[in-house]
Amino acid sequence: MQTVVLAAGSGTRMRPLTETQPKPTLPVAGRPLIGHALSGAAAAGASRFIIVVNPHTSAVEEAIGETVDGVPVEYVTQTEQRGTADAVAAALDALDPEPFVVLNGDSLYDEASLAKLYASTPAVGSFRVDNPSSYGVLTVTDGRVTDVVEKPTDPESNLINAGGYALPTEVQQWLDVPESERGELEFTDVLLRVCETFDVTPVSFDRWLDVGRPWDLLAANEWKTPEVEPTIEGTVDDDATLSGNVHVAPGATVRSGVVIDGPAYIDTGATVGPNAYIRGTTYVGPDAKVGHAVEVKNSVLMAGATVGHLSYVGDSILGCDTNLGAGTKIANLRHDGQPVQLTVKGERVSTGRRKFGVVLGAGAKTGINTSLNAGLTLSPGAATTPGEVVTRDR
Ligand code: TTP
Repeated sequence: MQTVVLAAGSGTRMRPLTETQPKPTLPVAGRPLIGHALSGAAAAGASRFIIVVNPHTSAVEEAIGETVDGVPVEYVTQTEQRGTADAVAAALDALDPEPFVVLNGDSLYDEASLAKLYASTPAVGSFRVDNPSSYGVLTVTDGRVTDVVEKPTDPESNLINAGGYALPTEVQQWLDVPESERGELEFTDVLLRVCETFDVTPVSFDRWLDVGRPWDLLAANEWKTPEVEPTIEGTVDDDATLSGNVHVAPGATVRSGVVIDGPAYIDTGATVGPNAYIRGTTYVGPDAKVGHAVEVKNSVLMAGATVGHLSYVGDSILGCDTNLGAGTKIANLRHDGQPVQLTVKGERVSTGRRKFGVVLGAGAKTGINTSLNAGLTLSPGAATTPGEVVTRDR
């Protein structure tokens, strides 16, 4: 079935990472986030992809190209980020007058659940969560979706709209919706009409992840990295010890004395060591460098990130081309044992993680012996001085 994939959002909750690249291109287990949804959809029965992209960047096109697993990909542009209904409407000219699937390009889905969605038109993907008030909550009556309420204060169930729809052809005429209270043209309003007109099946997803905030990127890598075939294609010194699921991509180098407790993904051109220790679920991006006697735990190091010798990086995301001076230490635990908080769109929000470090925007640099407190972000290009103790975002 033809499939529209939404990838034109601004990703404001994912800042500072999305100040320099679109969210669907952030790395998850060695490929762009959106690539996982596309591969899952290709296996589930997508016949062609129409990806809706933002006009300010060609990064999604460059990351995905013209086919995914043999399924052709076209791109259409949403001129302004006016909402999800507007994003689907941007694909109208490219759609054939046939049923279609819509997926969010920033969610992870499991393949079997997507297959159920593709086989059940009209259908909406659903998932049970602990915090339904943050989502669109579904009312299901006699096995059919009868209502969708956006972000209710008093949700009537924990079954939420997971942003995946298999839709009849008629819906292509229903995308022109009025602005919502939040000032957006929301697909929820289209979905309500679909539910009034058709018997819509709530396809229950076994596994699903909305990658909205920085710590969701860690969760995404924790999900997908163990699924990567553990292959050693790069150069690994005889003296290095690799255990668990470790993928070393072509052109990557793991030097003497390195210990990697997988799951880990060491991408093309990256170098690790000598004598470094990598544990937790860790991604070391293309051309990234993990220096001598560095420990990296449960972190994402994006392309070109460099961690100088004698540093510690825990539960953190280092943006592209960041550079940690020697001896940089990242705290990832509060003394009171409470979940670490991070500022998202100006508000302190719990990451839900007892262990969480920092998020560094592209090109941020630390001077030697910098200490970064748990739960802070550095903007793209920000810098610290040698020996600095950083306790606030900058
Ligand atoms: P959201 O998660 O609502 O928005 P976002 O991804 O831009 O993130 P944030 O809220 O942090 O700013 O979007 C859901 C999906 O729809 C996501 O895949 C992005 C996509 N989208 C568009 O393509 N165009 C739009 O105008 C909007 C609002 C979202």
